[in-house]
Amino acid sequence: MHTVKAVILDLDGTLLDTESMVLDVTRSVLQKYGHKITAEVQKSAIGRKPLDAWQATIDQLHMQNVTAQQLFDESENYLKSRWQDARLMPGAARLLWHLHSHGIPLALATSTPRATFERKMSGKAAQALTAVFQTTKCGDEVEHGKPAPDCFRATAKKMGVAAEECLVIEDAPSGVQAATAAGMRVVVVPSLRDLEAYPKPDPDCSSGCCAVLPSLFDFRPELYGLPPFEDAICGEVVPIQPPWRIKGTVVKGFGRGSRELGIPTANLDSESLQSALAETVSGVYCGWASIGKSPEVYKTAMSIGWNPYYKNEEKTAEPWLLHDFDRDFYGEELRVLVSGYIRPEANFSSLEALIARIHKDADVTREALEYKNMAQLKNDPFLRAQ
Ligand code: ADP
Ligand code: RBF
Ligand code: MG
Repeated sequence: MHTVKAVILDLDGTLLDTESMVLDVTRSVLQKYGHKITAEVQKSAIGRKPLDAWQATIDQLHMQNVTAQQLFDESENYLKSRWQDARLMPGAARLLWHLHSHGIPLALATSTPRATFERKMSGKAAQALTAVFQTTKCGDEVEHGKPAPDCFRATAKKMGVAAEECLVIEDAPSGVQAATAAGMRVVVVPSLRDLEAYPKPDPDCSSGCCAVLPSLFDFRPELYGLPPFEDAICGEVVPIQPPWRIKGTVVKGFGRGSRELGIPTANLDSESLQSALAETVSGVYCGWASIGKSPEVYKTAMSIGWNPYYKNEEKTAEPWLLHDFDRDFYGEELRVLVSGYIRPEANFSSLEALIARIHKDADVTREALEYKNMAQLKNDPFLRAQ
């Protein structure tokens, strides 16, 4: 296998969380026409040039008396003012700066038109990324958009590397198709929860799709001949810099944390969770937490996601404060400073295995938070009672 000489990344949904904004706006535009977004619509639209995405939506829903251009204008009118608020996807900044500082050539190949691209990159979060890319190719600069291979081919050509020497990182099925059609290897960090929409990965990359990862935190550069990350704490916790600051109200869950697992988790209200993190963010994390008016700060292990063991329909964020309380804190304000990523959410063959793994997460949390940079965060003003 050829060593990777350049990494080409997709923007929306891979590096920038614009997908939740687009989903929001698509929902309200479709509602005006009496339609609802479906998984099929999402699958066919995601990752494509905006006009192609709307045309696919019209076709999927058999919409009449409206054109892709009309729908695009309506949505763009609203989105224009919001692009600069887009957050980075978890692990995006870490990955890019790591590869860039090791001299690996990086490029962006996006379906976004150049004008929109400039808006997206002018935001506070995205701005920091512009310096790392050798070149950027936009949707209106190639003849055929993804799933056609044009944008990846043009990017490789401009960088002076062969297709076999490129590794693509993508979130959308159409982008994966485009990359493999260009003869490149691709690592997928899905934006869609339905993994059926993606090709099955094979570790020797013979199909082109090398891995489907829960998040960019799980990317292992050394598998592709790239320099490994060296920032893990205790060998397994990925530092999150800057840490995520999540504030919300403790709400009732299914009550099985204490009852079934002996592990109480203070569930955050879903609105606070939605506004704090991208829809696709899940996994097990560590950090510091504080409650209500109390000045105490506690080490905390937190699960974010759909609890595959219980197959939850709604996403939850559930911190387990590593302290014995003789009370509950429903209705109180909970502040969590998330400073490390431990692992992806997993399914387990038994309740005992789930419990054992969560206890190990707690041990990892206790140890990792003793480390200098992590320990200091305990004094972050965000955690102070207001
Ligand atoms: P639910 O499903 O309602 O979240 P749990 O069985 O998970 O119920 O219990 C969680 C509740 O227990 C929290 O909302 C909180 O009020 C209380 N609690 C007590 N000790 C802890 C702790 N160490 N960590 C998290 N929550 C705790
Ligand atoms: N649930 C899962 O289904 N898979 C997991 O990998 C998982 N990891 C967890 C890690 C931690 C640190 C905590 C506190 C919980 C985790 N849970 C996981 C969630 C558990 O299923 C949940 O707390 C119970 O469903 C009670 O709400
Ligand atoms: Mg709970």
